[in-house]
Amino acid sequence: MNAMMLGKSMAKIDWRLCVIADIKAAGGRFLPSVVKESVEAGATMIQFRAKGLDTADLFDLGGKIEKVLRGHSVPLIINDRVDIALACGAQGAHLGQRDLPLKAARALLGKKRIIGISVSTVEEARAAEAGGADYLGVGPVFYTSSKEDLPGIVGTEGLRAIKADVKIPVLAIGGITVDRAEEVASSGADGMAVISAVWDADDISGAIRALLAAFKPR
Ligand code: TZP
Ligand code: MG
Repeated sequence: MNAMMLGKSMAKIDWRLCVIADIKAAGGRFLPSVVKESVEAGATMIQFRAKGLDTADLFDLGGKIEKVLRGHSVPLIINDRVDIALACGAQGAHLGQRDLPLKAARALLGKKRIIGISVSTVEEARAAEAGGADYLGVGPVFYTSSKEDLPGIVGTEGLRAIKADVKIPVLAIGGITVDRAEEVASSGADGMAVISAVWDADDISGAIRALLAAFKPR
């Protein structure tokens, strides 16, 4: 368990920059090493995302990432898999519209862990908030090739509409680059979640600092 422990205090979570440790984007690089570099550069959340990895490997790699995050107040969120989140001692899980339903996930994860839900419409956002989600991943805000089966583009207008409709934190996702980060921040997002802006960067730490510069600390 990292320094964050459980007993999430939503007021204490810094939502500004979730770096997604994505196995495909890593292209053979060791995820825990890049996670270490990311938090040292200022990433405020880490999501572990590894489509296609078998359960044993997910548990193994998730545990290694969790170990790297010990001593940092940076929550680890596991994409898709509530069981892996629990087994690795992560702080929460991130779920899509076709993953384990929120009510069932909450029953397993309890009140102290964080649950994020992917949404792309106001209706989905309202349902997730009413169902007790802790934050929303809103996207894709821009086109991205990092996700298969991409829902329709939400745009910054859609992001604004969702932000205006809910009280829980909103993380923008999808095609966010250093150049677009200010536009995303000024659309009201509490933070952003990124894959390629970090993994495709020549200078990962520099990219993280530049992304963070668009958001004022809360
Ligand atoms: N969900 C919506 S868009 C997306 C996910 C996982 C991919 C984000 O990757 P990138 O490279 O930051 O666009
Ligand atoms: Mg999912």
